[in-house]
Amino acid sequence: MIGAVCGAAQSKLNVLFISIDDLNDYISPLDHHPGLLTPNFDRLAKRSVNFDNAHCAAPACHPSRVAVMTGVHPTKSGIYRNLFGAYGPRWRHESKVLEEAVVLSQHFRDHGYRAVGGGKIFHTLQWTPGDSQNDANAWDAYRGDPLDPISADWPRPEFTKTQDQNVGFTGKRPLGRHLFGAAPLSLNASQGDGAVVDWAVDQFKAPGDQPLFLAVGLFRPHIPWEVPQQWFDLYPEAEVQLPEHLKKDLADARSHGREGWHKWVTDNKQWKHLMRGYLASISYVDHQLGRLLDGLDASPIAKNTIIVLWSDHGFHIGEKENWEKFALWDQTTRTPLFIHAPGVSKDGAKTRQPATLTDLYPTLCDLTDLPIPEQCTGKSLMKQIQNPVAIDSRTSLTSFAFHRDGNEPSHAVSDARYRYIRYSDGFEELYDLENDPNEFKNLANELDHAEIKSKLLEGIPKNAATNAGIPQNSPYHRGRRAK
Ligand SMILES: [Ca+2]
Repeated sequence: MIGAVCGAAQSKLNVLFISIDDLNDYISPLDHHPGLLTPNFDRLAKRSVNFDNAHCAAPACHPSRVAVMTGVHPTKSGIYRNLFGAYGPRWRHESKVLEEAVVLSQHFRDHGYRAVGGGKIFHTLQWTPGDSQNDANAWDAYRGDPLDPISADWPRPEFTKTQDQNVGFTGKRPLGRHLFGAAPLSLNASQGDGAVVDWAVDQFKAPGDQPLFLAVGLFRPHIPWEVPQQWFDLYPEAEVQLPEHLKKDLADARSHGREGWHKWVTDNKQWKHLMRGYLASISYVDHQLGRLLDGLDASPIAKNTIIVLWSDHGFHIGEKENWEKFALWDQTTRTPLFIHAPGVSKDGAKTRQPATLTDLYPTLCDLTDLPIPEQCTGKSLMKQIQNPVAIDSRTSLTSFAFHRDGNEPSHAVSDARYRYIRYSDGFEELYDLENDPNEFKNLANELDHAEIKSKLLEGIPKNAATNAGIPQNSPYHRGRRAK
């Protein structure tokens, strides 16, 4: 065991486990989109190891989160996509492999921790109350209703028919009744992600006799990009910069099938406006992260708490004519990942070590001297936390089942420099991220890269599970909401 602190009521390290929804690499410690202000991510980066090449296991909320919380990669479980209409841990029946899986919080509880959670850890949405894949039995306590953990914190958005993008979120939108838009929103102190942070800070204050495993799930910058006016004021629309992008970027890449969404954005001249909303939402969540760190720093457990922060996947704001996620490029799958371990991590350093978020479960076990359950498919990142320049031979693996491909998954693999994507129909893409960080030039057919390609191909399992469907007979299945 490491990091015992004299005078503490207990000698085990506490764990602060922070999940952020749909946060990409625009933040200042990673690629730093021009003008974006994220001082609290910088603050966290200074006190942790910054994994510069970390990737989700699947580029969608539900499969990514199940993979993190069980440590089981989709290529084993078959859970590659969002699956709606659940009330409870239906993922245990979506995948036979996961039926008896021990959730990360459960594992800590089983080893003497008090495991508590709040906000979005497993999949749920602001506008789908009662559609949640949380496992209430995996926690000692959960904030609010564990099967409706966030919708009550946000004012119900107005569905309007207007086309004024500053007013409401439906009308002639590309997403039907999904809430795609950007506008200021009034929030009082008991609303939004701030409410979850307030609750988390209270948990730090009276840690009790047991070590604490505290999971805090923040929902922004997930759509809708509605946050208070002060965050929009940081980004006057005229000064907002679009992401670097190339016309006809998809000419040498496989289409994601979602170009219609981007066409709607450009036809309606909404690109800058929506980028502004995303930047404002990131600054809002940066502020909430700052409040969380302030609360920790003022608490009795400030010095003996591991901090892990991750996002469930990356995000596109029009790069490759894509919005949101659901693809396999670096922009889609690369996630922020910061790990601070008192007395262990080389804080302030950055590493290009490829990591998959399924590595988190064994890493946290390693850092707290807990056994690693057999179900885990990832590998501990302890070595890179101690020595960030130590790059081992592992590659990251992100897998996804595109709807057009039926149940056959596609995969993407990164080493410290290159990224290789192999779609289920055999189409290949290879990018040199050192020379081409935007993945503009597909090198897959260039003969001098054949060796790199075949090396990365080894990172794709030969017997990957096919895509799992919705088990209609699961007790946690409730079907699509009527609304
Ligand atoms: Ca997400």
